[in-house]
Amino acid sequence: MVASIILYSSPMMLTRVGAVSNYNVTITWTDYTQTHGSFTTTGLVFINVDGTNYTTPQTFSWPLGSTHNLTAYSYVYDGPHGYVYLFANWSDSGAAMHVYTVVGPDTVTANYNTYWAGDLNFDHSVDIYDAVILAGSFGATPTSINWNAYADINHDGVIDIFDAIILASNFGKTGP
Ligand SMILES: [Ca+2]
Ligand SMILES: [Ca+2]
Repeated sequence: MVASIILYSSPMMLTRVGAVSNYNVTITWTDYTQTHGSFTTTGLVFINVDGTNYTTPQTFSWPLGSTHNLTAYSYVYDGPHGYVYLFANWSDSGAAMHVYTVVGPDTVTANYNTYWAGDLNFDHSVDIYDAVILAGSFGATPTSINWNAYADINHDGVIDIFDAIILASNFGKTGP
C-alpha cells in the first residue's frame, strides 16, 4: 500500500520578501540667490517634515508610494548674519506646505531669497522707506490693525525698539 502524501503550504512561504521598496529622499534648503549656499551650519529652522523641525538637511528612507508633509517656513530671521530669508519655492513646485509622494530616489530643495534684516519692502536697500514702514507699525502686535509681520523683524510678536535697532544696524546697506 502506498501512503498518501499531503502537502501543507506554510503561511511563512506566502510572505513576499522585499515586496516594499524604500528609497532615499533628501530634504534640504538653499539660498536661491546663492548668497549663503545651503545654510547647513546656522542652526536655523527652515523646514518641517512630518511634524518635526530640522536644522540640517535630512535624508529619509521612505517606502515607495508613501506620502509626507513638507513645510518650508515662509520667513526665517538670521540674527548673527543680519539677514532674513523669504521662502521662494520648492524644487518639486509644491506650495510652502504640501504633501510629497515617494516615487523613487530624490532630493527636494526649498529655495529662499535673502534680504538684509530691515529691508521691509524687499527692494534690496535698507533706507528711509523701510524706516517709515516700521514706524507705521511701531508698538503693534499680531492683533493690531497696523500689524505688519515683516516689520516684526526678530519674529517675537511685537514691533518695538529691538526691531528698530536691527533696521538701524543695517541702515544704508544694499543687496545682498
Ligand atoms: Ca527697502
Ligand atoms: Ca519684534
